[in-house]
Amino acid sequence: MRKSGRRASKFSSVVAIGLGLGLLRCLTAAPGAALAAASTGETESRYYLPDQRGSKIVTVVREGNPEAEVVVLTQAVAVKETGPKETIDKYGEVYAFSPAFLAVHRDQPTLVTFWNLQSDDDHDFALLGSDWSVLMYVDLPPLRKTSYVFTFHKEGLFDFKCMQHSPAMSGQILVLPPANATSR
Ligand SMILES: [Cu+2]
Repeated sequence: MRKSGRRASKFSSVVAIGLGLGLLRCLTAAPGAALAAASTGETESRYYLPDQRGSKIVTVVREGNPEAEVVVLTQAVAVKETGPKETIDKYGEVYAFSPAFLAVHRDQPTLVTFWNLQSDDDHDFALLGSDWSVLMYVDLPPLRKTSYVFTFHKEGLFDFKCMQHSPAMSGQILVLPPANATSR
């Protein structure tokens, strides 16, 4: 459901940019629909999954048939609600991914579910390629579980971070050889 919504919103933002406000004005015959399309277009257009080039390194889908599963929590380390105040004065609010280090096997679809534990903080997930390019960038909304099935096609170490709470909120994914190869 979200997948088609995402696609629709991407389409609507392209239309909105291409044709300008004139089109949106034409759509005001159905003001609710036009407003919804415009607002989701704005909020979701900055997020994306790996493109064609990135998909050679990792394929990411919302749903699939995972062979492994990992849960990653967003942990509040030092926040304004609970302090310590001195820590926040020095570092600002500090969050962390927990765990911050994941190991997956190449070619093994792995379901990663992010639990945003905070009620009033958005987090995000940016996966970096070896050249520091951002392969994917997705939103992790407050008090929500967000799942993706990752299938890495290259072995190695990949960094990830929450852009909003970087550098503290970051981690690494180690992609090991295929599961059947390591058991030999
Ligand atoms: Cu964050």
